[in-house]
Amino acid sequence: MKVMEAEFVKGFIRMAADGWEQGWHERNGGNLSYRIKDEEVESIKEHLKEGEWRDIGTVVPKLAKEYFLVTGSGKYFRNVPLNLENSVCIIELDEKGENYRIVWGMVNGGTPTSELPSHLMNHEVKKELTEGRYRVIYHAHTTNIIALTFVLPLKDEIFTRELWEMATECPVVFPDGVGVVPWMIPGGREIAEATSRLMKTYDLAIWAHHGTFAAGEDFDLTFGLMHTVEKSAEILVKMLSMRPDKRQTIEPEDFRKLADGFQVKLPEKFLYEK
Ligand code: 2HA
Ligand code: ZN
Repeated sequence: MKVMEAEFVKGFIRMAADGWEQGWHERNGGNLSYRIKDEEVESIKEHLKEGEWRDIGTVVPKLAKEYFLVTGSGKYFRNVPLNLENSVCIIELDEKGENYRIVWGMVNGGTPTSELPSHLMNHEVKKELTEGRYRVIYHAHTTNIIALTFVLPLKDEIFTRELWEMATECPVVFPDGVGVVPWMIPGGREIAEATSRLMKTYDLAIWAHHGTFAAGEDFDLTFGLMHTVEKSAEILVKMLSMRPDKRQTIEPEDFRKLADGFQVKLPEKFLYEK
């Protein structure tokens, strides 16, 4: 099967296009990665070549020998549907999870996303925690969430609670809440470690003054998660633009009733009295 005809590749392209249409991927902003299933690798194996091994910049032993479809460093989401082979690549990891090699794509040269350490460390955490179910890591420059990182305290409890209050579906869609990473230099191991630590608890990690990481089982769930949390942030920005306080809102007791009704667990640390 041609790489472009594989369902996981089509799903990846659609997600990149959807993110671009949302306005989250100016220039080369954002990046996306998918941990490819064994049978999917098999289905396209005839098209894979062996590039040179290169250092990942971190160590992910639990992902040894896995294959990933990832956006390229400096590449534009906008171009993914138009010129896939120049915008993305498939990489293979070595048996120690220390090096990667490009086996498909990036036909004009280049490397995987500058956030590869964050993507792979998040994949490693999620693979282990979900017995392999989670396969997608997505980083987007979500406008309204970024705006909120200038006005809300950079605390998991506060971001989660404020975002939950903005739409009744939110605590059902992200019942574990969201984590917040303070401003750090992007692209390296340190921010990757901070993010993957949060991914042990949450499916969402906000990077202050930068963007958001989302993790999920498939493209629909992961895009939907990013879309939901960013929409909630948009409502909060609108609300704060009208007045600094809320006349009425969803109260802790309401969240507890919602948790019962929808059979989700909402940690009490987010249901503090204000
Ligand atoms: O340019 O989003 O965080 C890609 C990025 C880096
Ligand atoms: Zn970014």
